[in-house]
Amino acid sequence: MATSSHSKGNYNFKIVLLGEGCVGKTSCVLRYVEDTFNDRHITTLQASFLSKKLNIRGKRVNLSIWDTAGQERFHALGPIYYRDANGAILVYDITDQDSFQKVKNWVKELRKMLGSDLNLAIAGNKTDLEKQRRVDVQMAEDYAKAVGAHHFHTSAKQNKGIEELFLDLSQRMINTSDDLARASGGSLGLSSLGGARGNTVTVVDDSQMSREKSGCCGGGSSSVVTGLPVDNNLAASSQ
Ligand SMILES: Nc1nc2c(ncn2[C@@H]2O[C@H](COP(=O)(O)OP(=O)(O)OP(=O)(O)O)[C@@H](O)[C@H]2O)c(=O)[nH]1
Ligand SMILES: [Mg+2]
Repeated sequence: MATSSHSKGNYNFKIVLLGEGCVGKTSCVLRYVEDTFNDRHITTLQASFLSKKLNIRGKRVNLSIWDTAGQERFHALGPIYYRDANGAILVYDITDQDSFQKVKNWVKELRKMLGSDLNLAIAGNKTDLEKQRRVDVQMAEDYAKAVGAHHFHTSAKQNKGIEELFLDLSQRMINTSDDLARASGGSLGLSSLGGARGNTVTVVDDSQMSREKSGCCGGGSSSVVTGLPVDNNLAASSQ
């Protein structure tokens, strides 16, 4: 299980977004971090990275958000992005039943690989298309409960539920981190940004990186995008 860097009241968490292609993963992240939305689908290749700083009840929280590619051909890259994660957001499109099945597959894989301590959120996205809904609300919420996840109804387009989704996950990651610190006698040492294993993610200062053109919707961002995380040399993003 991943732990987080937790020093001087700062929390550094890694969040990974997973889900089928075109469900709106990139849109959710861009809405949250930049408050932008693009009607066009620009397929994410490999993954993209953005960061966000929060202040939750006086605690400073740095989120490293990895937005992965949904296309099946990139599935095998999943572990590169989800290992060491403190939280995962599994996104489906409420108008696409298959995309919910994909969420279930990811949950199975994550629980198998990372155990039960990973904080999970499931987002039923595109709620502005309620009339075309194909995924039953009760079934989705019951499933989330059964696997220990929190379920959210989101619309990246209309900016509904996005803030709540990330805030709730952040609060749960804080609780998990605090529990771990208590369990280790309050001596949780400085670990890598976002993970205990400490060998997966390179986060370079924003100013050194540029957005990968094909990586996500929208433009004009100071945030960063990259392909594969490479080594254990970590530096906090300045976003
Ligand atoms: N109506 C509606 N469309 C949305 C919403 N969120 C995303 N979309 C659209 O859905 C399409 C796919 O969005 P993306 O965010 O690129 O999807 P993705 O999951 O990142 O796709 P991949 O990168 O290929 O895995 C785009 O055309 C978006 O404009 C939403 O809340 N409502
Ligand atoms: Mg994408």
